[in-house]
Amino acid sequence: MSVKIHDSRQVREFLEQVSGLDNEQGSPRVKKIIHRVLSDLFRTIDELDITPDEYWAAIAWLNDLGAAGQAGLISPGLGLDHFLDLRLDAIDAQLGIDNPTPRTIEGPLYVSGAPVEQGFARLDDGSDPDGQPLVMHGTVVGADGKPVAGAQVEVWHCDTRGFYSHFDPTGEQKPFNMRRTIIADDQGRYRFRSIVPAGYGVPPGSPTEQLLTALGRHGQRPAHIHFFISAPGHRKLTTQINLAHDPLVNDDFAHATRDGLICQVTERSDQASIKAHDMDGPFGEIEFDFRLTALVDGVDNQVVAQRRRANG
Ligand code: MBD
Ligand code: FE
Repeated sequence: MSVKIHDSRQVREFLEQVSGLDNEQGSPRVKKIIHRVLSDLFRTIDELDITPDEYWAAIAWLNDLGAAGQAGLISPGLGLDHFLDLRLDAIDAQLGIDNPTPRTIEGPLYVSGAPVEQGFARLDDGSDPDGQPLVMHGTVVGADGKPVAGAQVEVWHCDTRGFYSHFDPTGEQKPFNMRRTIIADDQGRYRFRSIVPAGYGVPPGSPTEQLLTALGRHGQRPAHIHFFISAPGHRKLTTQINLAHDPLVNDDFAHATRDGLICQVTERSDQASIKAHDMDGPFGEIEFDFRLTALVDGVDNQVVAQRRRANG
């Protein structure tokens, strides 16, 4: 049996009532959004003949998702984070703004308050026995094409098991392991030593994985390193680099890989390189410059006000 009641007057009035459009209190914006989303959902139930069992399975899944703190994890999995980036790109295109270093999604695992270091930082605490030493360095370049002295480089990445500090299911990592804020030197240069991260996978058996599996998809990300780059007079850049050697570099469940953000890790084992970077043996090297864009009419038109993150 298939019935279609969405377009009836009764349902139309019911939607206005549950969305609060028939009262004067509350927030007009919230009412408008809820009315649209609910209308679309009612219509979906109607058109696809969603059964009560299907509906209640979805509600149980939402409860599991929330209990696991994974709303911010399924969001990139369903492409919403990337869609928001595409919209920011389109707004920039309309304003004639070019982003020489592309933005890409923040993801759910940033933690504020990382230790601040000048020019150089070591990110890892040396406790990951499988860690291949890594040196990444480069320059923060301003909208005028000149290096930005004192630019702020916030960096975070996971370990060789794909676990981030503060979200490590084994509890093994110390707070802020592989998380730092580096203040670029007077020539706009930043440099850090760490270990080459592995890819990330959504928690096995989690609500996020369950939905991805039902879509015939995996929940893996290629190896990547996250950044926020900020400097006076410039828009804050949220981005990541993706490591070229990872077989999933173009098969990211979070859709964050972009042209211009794929980096090779160059193996260095010669003494000159080892000495130049103050290393004690062979290491991988990444060189990458971040190019910032100017404020628009004196303001950052795209700054994302501190989102409420999974850690509260
Ligand atoms: C991550 O490490 C990440 O960067 C994103 C976007 C989603 C899940 C885990
Ligand atoms: Fe990540």
